[in-house]
Amino acid sequence: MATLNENTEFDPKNDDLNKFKENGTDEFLTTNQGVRINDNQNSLKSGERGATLLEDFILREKITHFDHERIPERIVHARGAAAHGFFQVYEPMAKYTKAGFLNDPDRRTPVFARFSTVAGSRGSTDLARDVRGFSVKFYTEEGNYDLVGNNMPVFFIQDAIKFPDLIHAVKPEPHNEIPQAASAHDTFWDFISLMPESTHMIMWLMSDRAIPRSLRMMEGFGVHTFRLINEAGEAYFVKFHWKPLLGVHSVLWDEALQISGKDPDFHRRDLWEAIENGFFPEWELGMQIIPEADEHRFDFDLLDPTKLVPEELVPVMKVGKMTLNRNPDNYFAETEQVAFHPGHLVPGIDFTNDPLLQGRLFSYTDTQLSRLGSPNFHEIPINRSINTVHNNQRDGHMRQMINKGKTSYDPNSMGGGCPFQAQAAQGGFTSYAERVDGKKIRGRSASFMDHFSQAALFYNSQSEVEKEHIVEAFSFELGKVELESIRERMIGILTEVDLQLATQVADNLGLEVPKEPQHPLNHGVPADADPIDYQPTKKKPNIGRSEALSMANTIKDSINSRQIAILADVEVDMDNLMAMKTALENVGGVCKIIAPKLGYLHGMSGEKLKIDMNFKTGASVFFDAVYVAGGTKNENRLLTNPDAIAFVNEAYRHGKPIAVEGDTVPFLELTMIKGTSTVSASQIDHLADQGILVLPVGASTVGKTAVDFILAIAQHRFWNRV
Ligand code: HDD
Repeated sequence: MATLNENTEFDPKNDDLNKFKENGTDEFLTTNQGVRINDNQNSLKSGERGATLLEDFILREKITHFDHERIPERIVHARGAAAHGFFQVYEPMAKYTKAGFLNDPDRRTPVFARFSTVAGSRGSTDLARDVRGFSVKFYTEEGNYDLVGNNMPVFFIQDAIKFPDLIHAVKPEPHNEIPQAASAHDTFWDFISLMPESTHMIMWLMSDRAIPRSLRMMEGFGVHTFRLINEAGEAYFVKFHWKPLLGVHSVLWDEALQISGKDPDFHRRDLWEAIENGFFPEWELGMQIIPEADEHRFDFDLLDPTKLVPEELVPVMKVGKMTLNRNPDNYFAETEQVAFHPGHLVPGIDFTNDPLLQGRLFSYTDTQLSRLGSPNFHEIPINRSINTVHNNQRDGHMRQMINKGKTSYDPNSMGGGCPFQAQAAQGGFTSYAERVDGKKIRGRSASFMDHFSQAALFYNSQSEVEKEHIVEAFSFELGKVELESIRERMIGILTEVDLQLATQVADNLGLEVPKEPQHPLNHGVPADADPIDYQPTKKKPNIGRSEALSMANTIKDSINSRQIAILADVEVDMDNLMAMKTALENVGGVCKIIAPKLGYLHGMSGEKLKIDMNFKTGASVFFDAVYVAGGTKNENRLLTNPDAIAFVNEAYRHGKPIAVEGDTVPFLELTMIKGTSTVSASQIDHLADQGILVLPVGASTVGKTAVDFILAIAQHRFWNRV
């Protein structure tokens, strides 16, 4: 495990930020003009009970600043959490790109990564069913490069002109501003049911990917196809991926609902605490690289952002690693004011003509102007490039830079022609000379019209449990829709994905499913167009199943930073408890003691152990696994504690690994865990298959049970419980 500040001394961005940091320790309180304040408790009045005087510049300054503390929240992705870190490439990528940060394995490029939900306001819950934003700002020596992606590899729409419609549909309905941070309402599903192009993305949104266990356990995707350009000017298409070293894991919808009430900050707290405790989150940067010559090799269009490139067709090459190792010092200054932009490029990376990407290139600067209030937002410390900035742009609100000299135009002779343009060989950015020929039209390519093949590919690639969760998600979301015609249209769309899926959802909604797939009408058609040209088509996909799309196949080799609840009351068998706790902590588990009230647990030989949470503050939904401590008095007290029984039942229902000491069997008989009363060897094995481990009564060591428990926690969940 690395130490907290291990890498900060090599971090040029942190050096830059340090110049702006303030710390009031051992300092006098001052006004913004630097005048020391003598009384911060009372305003200036005419007499002890008199009116307040306008003259009170200290009062006025303080209140005025307070009145203007808020800025508009992001129009989308308002709620987020971020951290600093660094990126390092494994091997030079010179064959594909000249980007400096992708060519020098010795270079640690500072990064700032922000994760977000999309629909909710700044104060909304972390656990909404939603896409998660995954934005990374690389402070490279050649300028800032932003990879502004999501935790899903495709998007709802194919053209940026539809983005305001999509967001208006998903945001709270305008007449009553209900519901907050939720897609389960009429306007969203009205829009989606009329836009068949969103079908693939909707499958992802209704999957467990939309309710991650942790921001540290999500994949990230650049979504669009981008270009890499090498020194010789040759181009390759590229899809960017972030692969978390902890694997991809989710919570259940029932957990998400509970966490939203019990700890709406669950994800940002998890990220913060992991970094504070030295569990630095890591992702490998992956690339799917496609030669230009292969542009038309696929049964979909590489420019269509509703399609992914199956990993079976183009493997993901792991090219480097991002490590987040430092929390921000100030949420507003850093996480709120950071401004990402998919158009922040460095030489060696370029765009494609994906019409969604092209529209984004306009939107991101524009939105910062109203959000951050000035074209000088690049001067805010978190947004500054570590490469020095020289140009002839001047003035504007809140300008920080003091540009010297008389010339602010180019060409000039009076300033010696400075600052100079850079040749490509000197690092000047040159756009890829793509040949573009065509009539000016508003329209959509016929190669974009297959809206269902990859939706079906995604669904067919899921495990049975994942499929069940998708059915439940559709049933919940559409169950919240009030207009039956919207539900019916959605069932029609689902018939195109999978008839059984459509049937199950329809059944839950009390609707009939059409016998044959029902071709939904595409209502997103221009006024003068022939609707035939816009109707969805369905091709036979290149492959029928992609293992990479199922979370069942994710990495399950670590319990690093996993949260384990140890349930206990009063007097415990401290030897076993400590042995289990130590075994878990040695491999990165984080144990919390939960008991009916705070204070200390007592061992039978007088040992003491601090209790971390009581049953009012600690809930099973915060944890990945549960250990029930043994000891006669402990067990007797747990027997009569409904909170303890509910805790274990909930963990059981949510498929979480549970380890118990054999002498807590009478307690367990009150829970949903059955069959522990005569713990024969075969029963122990049967329970172990379901992630329930029993430490035999009188065992002198926790040895094998601890090992099995650790393996079970690494599995994340057990779905085979009846
Ligand atoms: Fe966007 C923010 C990701 C399409 C317009 N977007 C934003 C953020 C992420 C994404 C992660 C939060 C950045 C942060 O943390 O500050 N957006 C995406 C992805 C898209 C996408 C992966 C499709 C592939 N976005 C998209 C379109 C448009 C926008 C088509 C407009 C035409 N997005 C914005 C924005 C935001 C934004 C309004 C709001 C706050 C901001 O930019 O800085 O400009």
